[in-house]
Parts: sequence; C-alpha cells; structure tokens
Amino acid sequence: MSRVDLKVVLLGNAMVGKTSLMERYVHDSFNCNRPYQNTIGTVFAAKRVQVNDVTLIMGIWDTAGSEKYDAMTRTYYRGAKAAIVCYDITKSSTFQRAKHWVRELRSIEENCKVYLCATKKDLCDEGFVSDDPDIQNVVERYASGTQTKLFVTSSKTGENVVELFDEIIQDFISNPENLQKVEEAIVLSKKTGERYCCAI
Ligand SMILES: Nc1nc2c(ncn2[C@@H]2O[C@H](COP(=O)(O)OP(=O)(O)OP(=O)(O)O)[C@@H](O)[C@H]2O)c(=O)[nH]1
Ligand SMILES: [Mg+2]
Repeated sequence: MSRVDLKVVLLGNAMVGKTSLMERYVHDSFNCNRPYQNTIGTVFAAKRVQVNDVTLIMGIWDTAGSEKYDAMTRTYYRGAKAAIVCYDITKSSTFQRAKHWVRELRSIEENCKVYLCATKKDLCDEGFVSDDPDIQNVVERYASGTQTKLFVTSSKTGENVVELFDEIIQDFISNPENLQKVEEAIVLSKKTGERYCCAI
C-alpha cells in the first residue's frame, strides 16, 4: 500500500465559483443563502481518496480570481499535477480569462494536466440565457482543438463535480511515473533512515 500526494489548483475569474466547487467536492455542500465572499489570497483543503491499494491525499488550492492576486496565484500553481480552470457558463468574458490560464499553464507547468470547467450549469437548466448563446460551441471547439478535457458542472446541484475530480484522480494514477516517484522515495528513506515527507 502506498500514499501519494496530488496537488490540484483552481483557477479562473472572480465569482466563477471556484470556492463553491471545492466546497461541493470536499464537504458536499452548497449554501445558496450565503452572501458572496471573495477569496483573499488562497484557501487550502485536503481530501483523502482510496483507489485500490493507493491512498491518495488530494490537496486542493483554491486561488483568488481577482487579477490583483495574479502574482500570488502563480506561486500556488507551481508543482500542481492538475489545474481546474473555471469559467462561468453565463458570462463569456470569464472564458477569455480561462484561456489565458490554460495558455500560461501549458507554457510554464508542463507536467500539470489542465481541465476546463464550466460552472453554474443549473442556471442554464433554469432557462437563464448566457450573454453569448454560442459560448458552449465555442468552448467545445477550443477544448477539442487544445485537447483539454471539459466538464460542465453545477456546484449548486452537484452535477458533474465528483465526475471531474474522479477523472483527475484516474488520469493521475494511470501515469506510472506519478506512483513510482513516491515508491522510490519511500525505499530511499528506508535505506537512509531519513523521514520522507511528501510536499504539496
Ligand atoms: N447558481 C449557482 N451559483 C453558483 C454556483 N457556484 C457558485 N455560485 C455562486 O457564485 C458566486 C461566486 O462563487 P464563489 O465560489 O465564491 O466564486 P469564486 O470563483 O471562488 O470567487 P473568488 O473567490 O472571488 O475568486 C456565489 O454567490 C455562489 O453562490 C453554481 O453552481 N450555481
Ligand atoms: Mg473563492
């Protein structure tokens, strides 16, 4: 049995629903009545997931969407194995910023797998019209052109949230390199007597 740490970072415009996505996944909750509170800096949460004989500790870094925090955000995505880049399905401008993060990650964090996440699907289901009715077609073309997996989610209803994180986990553990590094470190620490610490 081995323990593996997986660092996941949430990126995207302010108010797109990053914190809500994390809350839904980690605590399976969504509070409609809570007034919007912007994240300041970064918030961290962890979740333990068991996959066969592997215990995965997923550390989720929820960044602040406001551009004034961009420099700080860059320090948090370093070393991430997965990035969930969110945009609000009802606001096309948030997709422009999502593309900016995808480009940046692809050029700087080569080992970070990028997942596009449309948020607030429930609003569309209720008949709320996006400011660009063609946005989903545009996003789908972009996702297929850039080979980025796309999930259309709602933190309010929970739709596709677990599916998104499950996909991240599956992609991560299906790469033998990710598991091998930890095994090697454990073997080395046993030999040298040093304590091995998985840094997130
Ligand atoms: N209807 C609906 N509202 C949502 C959903 N997800 C988030 N919201 C609302 O959108 C607003 C912003 O959500 P947050 O999760 O705080 O957004 P954020 O991306 O973390 O914002 P910053 O911390 O400022 O970057 C809040 O009022 C949420 O209640 C969703 O799936 N459906
Ligand atoms: Mg937030």
